[in-house]
Amino acid sequence: MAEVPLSSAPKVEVIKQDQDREHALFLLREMLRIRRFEEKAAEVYTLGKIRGFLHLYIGEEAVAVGAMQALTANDRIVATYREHGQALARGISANSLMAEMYGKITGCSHGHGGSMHFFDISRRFYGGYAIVGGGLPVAVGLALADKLQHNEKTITACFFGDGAAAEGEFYESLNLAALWKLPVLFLCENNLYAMGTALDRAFAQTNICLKAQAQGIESESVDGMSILAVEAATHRAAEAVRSTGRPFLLELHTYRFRAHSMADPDLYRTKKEIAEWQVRDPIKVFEQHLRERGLLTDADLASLESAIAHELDEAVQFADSSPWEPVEDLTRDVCTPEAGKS
Ligand SMILES: Cc1ncc(C[n+]2csc(CCOP(=O)(O)OP(=O)(O)O)c2C)c(N)n1
Ligand SMILES: [Mg+2]
Repeated sequence: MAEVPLSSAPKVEVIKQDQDREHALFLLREMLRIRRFEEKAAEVYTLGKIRGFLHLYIGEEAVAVGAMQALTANDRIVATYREHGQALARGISANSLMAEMYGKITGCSHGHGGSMHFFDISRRFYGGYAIVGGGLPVAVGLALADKLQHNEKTITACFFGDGAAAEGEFYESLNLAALWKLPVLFLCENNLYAMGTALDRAFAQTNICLKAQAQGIESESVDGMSILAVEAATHRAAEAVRSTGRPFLLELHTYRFRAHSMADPDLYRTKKEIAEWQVRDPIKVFEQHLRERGLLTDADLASLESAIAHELDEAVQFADSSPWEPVEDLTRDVCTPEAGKS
């Protein structure tokens, strides 16, 4: 296993003030929503209600929730096939996400995309990409459009995995973003594995920040298991992108507690390694942090859990009772060479 560099960010991120309590409980709630949503998705997947691939985000919640706090409603988001967390944290409803995973017409991509292709233009959420590294050029294109249209305060946040840093698209995208001075915030979710391949088995250079620096892009390495560290670092980075109009890269060190996908037997890492990371569970650690400061009680937690359980029961009911797309619409939105000629 690759050695995990800890955050180089200053350790000032503690919630200690009463006025911060509301925000802290919001962060906790958002992480819990993602965790429980993923658990529910796994449950209905095993019932055959969701088909195809399903990649769970459990363990990485602090990244999506922390990063989202630094983005405005105008900013744009591009993510990967492990994007359920980002979509929920961006405010896309659990109903429409669950329905999308079922393939129902009420889903955020009208059931055409499924788990890996969430899309919601009203939230400026531009996917969901199943192709590793596929979102990076899209993010650069969106940022180029913003630059050309003088949308000076808008930035594009591009989430991608460590595996994407092995792709040509990664280098091409970083190069163009640096060369053309484009407002892209690159967010590398470094969970140490690309499917069953450990980072240090595939990369001569495992430090993603150095890869950014080689393109002249500023970067910062962050403890992705700490919601407060992620939130603070993303605020700094987003501010840097907004004020300079240039790209910035955050490398967020995180870990997925579940297998790569529901189809993966997870035989390439030890139980000991997983257990070691579970000690750093972003939700448990944050709960403890709040309890120690008298900002979270058992009753608070029970009330959060109960509201989330209610929301997710409703999402499953919504997906269960939503209609399928009518057969006559199946070829709608499908491009053909003939359609292109007309
Ligand atoms: C271009 C391309 N090559 C290979 C694959 C098969 N594949 C799917 S997920 C994955 C691993 C990607 O790992 P990473 O980018 O670290 O993201 P993570 O799954 O860890 O979140 C691979 C190789 C793919 N989808 N696209
Ligand atoms: Mg990975």
